[in-house]
Amino acid sequence: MGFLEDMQETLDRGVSTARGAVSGVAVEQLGFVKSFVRTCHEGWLQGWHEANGGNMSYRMTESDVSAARTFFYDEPGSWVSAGIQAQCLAGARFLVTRAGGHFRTMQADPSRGVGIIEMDSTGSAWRVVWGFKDGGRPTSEIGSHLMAHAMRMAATGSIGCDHAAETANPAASVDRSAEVSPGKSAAAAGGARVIYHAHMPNLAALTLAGAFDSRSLTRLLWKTTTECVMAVPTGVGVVGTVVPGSPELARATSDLMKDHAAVLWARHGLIVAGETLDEAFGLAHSLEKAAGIYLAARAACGGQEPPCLLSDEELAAVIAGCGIPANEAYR
Ligand code: 2HA
Ligand code: ZN
Repeated sequence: MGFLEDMQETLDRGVSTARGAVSGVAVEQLGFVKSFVRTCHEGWLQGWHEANGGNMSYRMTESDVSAARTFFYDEPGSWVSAGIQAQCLAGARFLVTRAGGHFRTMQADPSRGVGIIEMDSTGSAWRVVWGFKDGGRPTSEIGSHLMAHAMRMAATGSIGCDHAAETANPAASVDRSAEVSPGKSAAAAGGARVIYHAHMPNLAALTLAGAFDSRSLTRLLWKTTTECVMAVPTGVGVVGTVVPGSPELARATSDLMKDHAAVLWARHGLIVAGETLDEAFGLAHSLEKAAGIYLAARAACGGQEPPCLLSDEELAAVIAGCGIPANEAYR
């Protein structure tokens, strides 16, 4: 895009964006945006984001919103059904990766690769208020992200967040009379802020090599190293093969996120929740590394089960000795 077209788009989007462009203190320069984009790039460097693979969302704090608000478009996008009604998301703003965007090139043009959406006052629809330059929209997995945010806010934090999923197409209009819980608004809530989805080769390979459920996968990964259960004490929920971007995938993920910070989408990738970018990335990294260690050990054993995985007793001793709040279901 040439300079004149660029300026025209800036003007089209409104004077507040132009103010940002002139002052140079653009949203892209804010700390939370830089950290978000850097984390996406780190995922690319790990080899987890071929083409448009993977997506991330971050629920902004009040101070993030204050810093960025000046640059929000004077004319936000249209409201789009979120496929969920979650009062705890009411008024929340999320920094989100772009549908079809490539993590590989995001750093070069952040206002294209990411955008900010805001939820309406009932937590059932969103609209774009910044970014996604040239008419982009949030990731195709936005339904899974929003439902996961709502579930992890309820599971980890201080708030009640009942929510109802749409049973049909999440793009269809929502009957807002059906359900709204009186939970606190997102602005007041703590808990998980980051949802991160990536395509990890070792975890994906593992789901080709055997049929795992949440318990068998969790215990296998926990038994690869003494550190894995510390890094991921909730264990990993497993979803079978489900159509990417579908409401079914969003619902299955959200159900498992009730008591798991990580959910593996078999033959696809991993989705994790963290309070911070580092926590989410660390969860993903730990699980992928454990899967890689297991596969390498198995290959070294001629394709047989490695004989020296942690035993049941050794795993129990690590959990007890380190006081790890490991998921009771998998002890
Ligand atoms: O963003 O990873 O699951 C593309 C995907 C869909
Ligand atoms: Zn994916």
